[in-house]
Amino acid sequence: MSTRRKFLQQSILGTAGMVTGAASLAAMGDAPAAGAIVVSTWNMGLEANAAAWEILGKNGYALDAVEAGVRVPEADPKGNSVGYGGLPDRDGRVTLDACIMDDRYNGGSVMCLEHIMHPISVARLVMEKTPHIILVGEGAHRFALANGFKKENLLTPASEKAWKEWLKTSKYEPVMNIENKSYSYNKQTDPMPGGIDNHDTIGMLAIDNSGRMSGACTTSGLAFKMQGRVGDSPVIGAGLYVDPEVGAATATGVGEEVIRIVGAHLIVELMRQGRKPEAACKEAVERLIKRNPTKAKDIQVGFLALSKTGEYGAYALQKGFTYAVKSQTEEKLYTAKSIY
Ligand code: SD4
Repeated sequence: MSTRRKFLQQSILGTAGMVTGAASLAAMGDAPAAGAIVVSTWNMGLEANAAAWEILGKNGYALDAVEAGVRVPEADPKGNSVGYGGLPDRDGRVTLDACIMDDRYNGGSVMCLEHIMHPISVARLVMEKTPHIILVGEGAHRFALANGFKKENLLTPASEKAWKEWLKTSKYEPVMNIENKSYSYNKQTDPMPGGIDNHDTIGMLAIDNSGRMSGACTTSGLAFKMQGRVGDSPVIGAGLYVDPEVGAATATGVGEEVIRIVGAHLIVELMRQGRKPEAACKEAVERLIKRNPTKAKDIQVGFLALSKTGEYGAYALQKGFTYAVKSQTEEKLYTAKSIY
């Protein structure tokens, strides 16, 4: 599964707070990375990890790294489940969810944010500039504008076309799992229900060379969701959790199921009890099945975890969940084990 260096086994809390933010990054110099690691969900994680490594590799702060990393898919119009180009809701509105956590149990989150390309950066500002943890909808939008973010149209012609296609056959009413019947879903070619493109929330977890751990998670949510629907991704504890004493976890897939078991927090607690990251992820997946075995067969959920010592692991309900790892010793895309 994974490797890690001894020195990171020192108390993460012991080093927390020594350095924060980009200003300190320059002061730290350009020494090569020794113990840093970043892991993230799906194939797009490779590119995102490379951006994160620009910071981690220069002894930068894990929080800066995860923010920079997930900004890559957020700005990519080809990815249709994150940020720009994300598939819209049933009304044709692209609504974004994101959250971020640092190495001191601080978190920031935005939910149902429209017209802002980088929800993760807004989430970070919620964490750093407000006394709150979550801002939603119009309030999040106004907060973003007040902090210099530009209002942009995030619905690309390709996403609009996909939405119009979907409208032809779909009724405007809440239908359980309708989000999983992606316009592109083809049982013959897609490895999992929902189609490969309907499941590409990016969750990223990192440890820097000072042993500080951070995480970020950002998505446009399930395609063609009801207006106002929020999944697990911006829910701290469900889509993402970082506990510097133990490790971190993130989730992708059908968010309702992840929220029901508070997936990321559950995995961190299982690691606290001694499970390895993969075993903790597997146990969380099994809990989904136990709760509703019939439903679990038809949906995808994938979990990814990183221990404070840098061990990583993942597990999914269905085949096809990939995750990317970057450290000084490896740069690789893995396919997670799955139950089905
Ligand atoms: C959600 N978990 O909104 C997200 C969707 C997702 O990969 O992960 N897609 O429920």
